[in-house]
Amino acid sequence: MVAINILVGEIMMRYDYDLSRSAIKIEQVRTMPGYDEAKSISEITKDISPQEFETNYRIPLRPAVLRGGVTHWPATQLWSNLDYLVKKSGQEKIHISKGLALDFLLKHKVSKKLLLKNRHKFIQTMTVKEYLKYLSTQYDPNTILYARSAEIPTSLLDDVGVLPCCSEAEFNNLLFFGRSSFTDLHEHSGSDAFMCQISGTKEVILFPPDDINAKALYRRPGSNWSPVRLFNVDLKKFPLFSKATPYRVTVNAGDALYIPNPWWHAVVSLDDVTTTTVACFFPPKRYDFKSPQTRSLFLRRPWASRRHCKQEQIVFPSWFELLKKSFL
Ligand SMILES: O=C(O)CCC(=O)C(=O)O
Ligand SMILES: [Fe+2]
Repeated sequence: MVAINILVGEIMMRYDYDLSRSAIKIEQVRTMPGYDEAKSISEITKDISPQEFETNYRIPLRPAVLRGGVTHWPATQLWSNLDYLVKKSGQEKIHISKGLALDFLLKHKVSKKLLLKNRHKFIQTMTVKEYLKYLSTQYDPNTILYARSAEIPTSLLDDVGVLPCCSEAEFNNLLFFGRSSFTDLHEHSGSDAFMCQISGTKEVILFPPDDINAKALYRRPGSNWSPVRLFNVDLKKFPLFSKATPYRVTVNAGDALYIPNPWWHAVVSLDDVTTTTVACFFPPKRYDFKSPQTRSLFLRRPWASRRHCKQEQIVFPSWFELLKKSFL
C-alpha cells in the first residue's frame, strides 16, 4: 500500500501544481462566512513586563498584539528601503516558494518525505537582488512567488533582535518576504510564535484550537493545515465551517502578534506593497491538552514531547488521560 501511494505520488509530481493561481486579495478573504462577526484580540503595549506577559498570555495561551513591539529593531527602519537590502544582502541566496503551499499538498496528497524530495518543484532559489527585481519591476499577480519561511540572509541578522517581554526565549526566526502575499490556514505544531511585522500591513484571521474549530476547519489528524480555503470557502464541501469562531487583527509595521500554540491562523497582505515579516518561533510555557491538536501531537511524538515538557517543567499528562480525551 505504501509503495503504491509513493508511486502514485511520484507520477502526480510530474505535473506542475497550481502555478496559475493569482494573488489572493483581502477582498476575497472578506467574503469568508463569519468575517464581519470575527472577535478582536487583546492589544498591549511593548513595555509589558515578562511576568505580566507570562501570567496573562503565555500561560493561558491567549493571543495578543504588542503594538510597537519591535520598533526598536533596526529592521523596521531599514528594510522598507530596497536599495539597502540590495546593497547589504543582494548576493545572498534565498528560497522562494511558487504558488500556494496548500494547493500543492491538497493536489498531490503527498507524504512529508516525498514533499522534501520534490522540493525543487515548488521552491526556487535565487539571489536577494534577483528576487527584489521580480518584486519591484517584474511582479506578476498571476504567478505567486513568495519567500515563505525563508532563512533570514546572514548579512541582515543584526537588524533583528528580541522582545523584552520574552527575552529568555530562544527564538528560531524565519522570514516572510513578498508582495500581495497570502498564507493558508495552519497552526504551528507545538510552538509559540511572534509574528513581527517589519514593513507593510497584514491581516491575520485566527481560530482557537478547540473541538468546535477542529471540526469546523476539517482538521485531519497529523496535519497542521486546514483544507478550507479562507479566500473561497466551499460551504457545500465544508458545511461545518459556518460553526467556526474567528478572530481577526490588523498587524502594522512595528507590531508583534503573539500566536500561542496551536491557534489556527491565515495571513493576508492588506496592500500591494513589498512586505516583510519575521516569525519568531519559541518553546511554549504551557500546552493545553484540551486542544485536539496538542493531544494528537503528543501521541505522535511522545519522546520528544516528554523531554520538552521536562525541560520546560510542564506536567506531562498520563497516557490514559491523553487517549481518553482524544478518542472519547
Ligand atoms: O506572513 C505570512 O504570510 C505568514 C506568517 C505566519 O504564519 C506566522 O508568522 O506564523
Ligand atoms: Fe504561522
